[in-house]
Amino acid sequence: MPFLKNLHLTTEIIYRSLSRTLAREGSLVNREAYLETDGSRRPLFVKYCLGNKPTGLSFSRYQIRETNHGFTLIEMIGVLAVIAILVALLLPKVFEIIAESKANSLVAAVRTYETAIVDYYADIGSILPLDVGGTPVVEQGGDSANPLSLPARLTLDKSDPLNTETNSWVKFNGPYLVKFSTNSPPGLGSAVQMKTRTPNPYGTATNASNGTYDFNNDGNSDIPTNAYLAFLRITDVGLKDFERVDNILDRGIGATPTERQLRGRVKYNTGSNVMRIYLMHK
Ligand SMILES: [Ca+2]
Ligand SMILES: [Ca+2]
Repeated sequence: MPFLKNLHLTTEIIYRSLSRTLAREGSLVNREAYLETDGSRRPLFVKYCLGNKPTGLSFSRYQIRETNHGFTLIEMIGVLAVIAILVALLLPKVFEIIAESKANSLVAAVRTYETAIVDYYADIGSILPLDVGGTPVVEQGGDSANPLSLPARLTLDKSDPLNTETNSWVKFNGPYLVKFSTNSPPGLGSAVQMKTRTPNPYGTATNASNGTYDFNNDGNSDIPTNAYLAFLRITDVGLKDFERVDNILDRGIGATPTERQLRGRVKYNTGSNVMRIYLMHK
């Protein structure tokens, strides 16, 4: 704390003042004296000041204050306040970048799944998983833990004992996909299934959970009645996360939030937080 400040004093008073401080506190350690002359402020070290009176100098003002060569509490509070403001400003942006990155991971995985199914179709002539006897069959569970599901078949090696070498198994040339785990969805959600099914009849109005996908943005399904359908079902997806994925895969499809949830290849059920993504039909 300054004990004298901004006073017009002579050099003698400065020294008396410093001497009193020394007598009272026993030390001038951690104190500095400042001289202010013609508007500029220059530090005058106490040690030098006491031992060598600069009698030739004239001072207009001076002050002595405590210093500790670290941050004062006020300075620390100021620094912390600035850090807090920066964190508050940057944190939402950081979260948004992370969320965007997760949405992009899912979209990248979707592209990989599409390629795998196309390759599988090229060999087998169907997008349905093969049963034990080598016949393509609809399997609606889509859980990778079930060896009869499409994702389990896509990741199966052709030398695996599950390949019975009968019928379409002869044409099987897996693995078509390196990895698919229902319990570890890529990027978003708590679980992912790759399901196959027969779609609703062509032109059926789309809703959040039926076997319809509206690609031309008129509200009705564009999947042929006699086709088979492969799609992803991802659980526990937040509305914002759906919107990020939809904005990548369905940009421009749907004029309202509800239309965006029902149209295009990405559909969302706001009641159950389930997102469905079309992969392929044949
Ligand atoms: Ca349509
Ligand atoms: Ca959509």
